[in-house]
Amino acid sequence: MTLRAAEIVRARIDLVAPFRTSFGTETARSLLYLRLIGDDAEGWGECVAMAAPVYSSEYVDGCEDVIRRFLLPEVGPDTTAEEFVASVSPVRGHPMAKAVVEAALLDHQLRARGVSLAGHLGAVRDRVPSGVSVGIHDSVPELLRTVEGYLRAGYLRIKLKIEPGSDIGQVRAVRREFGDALLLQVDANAAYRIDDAAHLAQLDDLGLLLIEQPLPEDDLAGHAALARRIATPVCLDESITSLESARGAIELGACSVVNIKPGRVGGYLAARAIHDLCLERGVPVWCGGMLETGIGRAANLALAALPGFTLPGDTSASDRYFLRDVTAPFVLEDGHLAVPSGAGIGREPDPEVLSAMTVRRDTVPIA
Ligand code: OSB
Ligand code: MG
Repeated sequence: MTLRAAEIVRARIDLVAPFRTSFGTETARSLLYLRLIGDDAEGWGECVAMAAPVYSSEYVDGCEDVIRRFLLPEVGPDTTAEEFVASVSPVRGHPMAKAVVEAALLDHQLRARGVSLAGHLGAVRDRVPSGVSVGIHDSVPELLRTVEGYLRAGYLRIKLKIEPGSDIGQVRAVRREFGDALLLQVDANAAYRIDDAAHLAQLDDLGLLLIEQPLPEDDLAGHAALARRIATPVCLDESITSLESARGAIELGACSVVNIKPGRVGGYLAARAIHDLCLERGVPVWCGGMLETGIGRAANLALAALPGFTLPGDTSASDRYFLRDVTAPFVLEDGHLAVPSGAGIGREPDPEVLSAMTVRRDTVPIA
């Protein structure tokens, strides 16, 4: 199981279409992969941080710096993912940076043992229902066309990004066009304030599954107050950064649904712990996404196969975002994606595709 070196791979991939949220428009992903090289197996992790600190305070170049300075020095030849997580607990914050190293360690140790990540985490399904996150559009007709395309592809749930000025009318138009049976939810990425409660209450008669992160990430009391004033269930994304913040949010009544993103909470082990807490408290969870390529997507599918993931996740097919994914593509079948069953995350980069995407790669010895 001995690790000899780590390779940091920086790459770039274009999105098939611009993706607009309340925090900005993405047209490409700036990627960081960590490849751990062992005697018997490799391990891969993908960083979910964006190029700029606009979703959370992390950004991909900052993650690289934290990984090099503070995280890789904690990895020795025989370090396990569990040991790594414990040893970096003195480092405050930086969950996305920690999650990359943890994921690569898990992948390596599970590949060496021939165990799948899904099996290791406690998966109970071999395929998961897929939802899709739809960016903010300039016009309602364009939005309806985009949603129609995703429904035709088989997606089982639609999530609309919203912001002030592009919300109630757009959501109402989608509900009218596609009917009451459509599983529909919205995501504000913290674009509103508690003073907008009456405005957001206009969503109440649109039959939404949930509203995701309406208020700023540190405003748990605001979310609790909002949850008392609107009928749409409140789901938290950005606010849930740890097991403790998940417990606090649930106890305060700040959310009745949780979006779990491993990168946001410091890794797959913390993600599983939050899942376990939510399952015990009867709080439904779903797996969020951060425009991951195949490496991150493979691991997310393993997580999404746990029993508490009762709502469709943002676990879309590779072609939702990319013309050519870095791994063998994830393809929608009957609205579902198959959970990889191979050892570790069950996917690895295609060397040629990766090299065409690569901007820079560099090896760090492990001693
Ligand atoms: O808030 O869920 C979010 C993408 C980047 C950053 C934040 C979010 C998102 C998405 C898309 O909504 C999720 C995906 O399809 O990967
Ligand atoms: Mg979100």
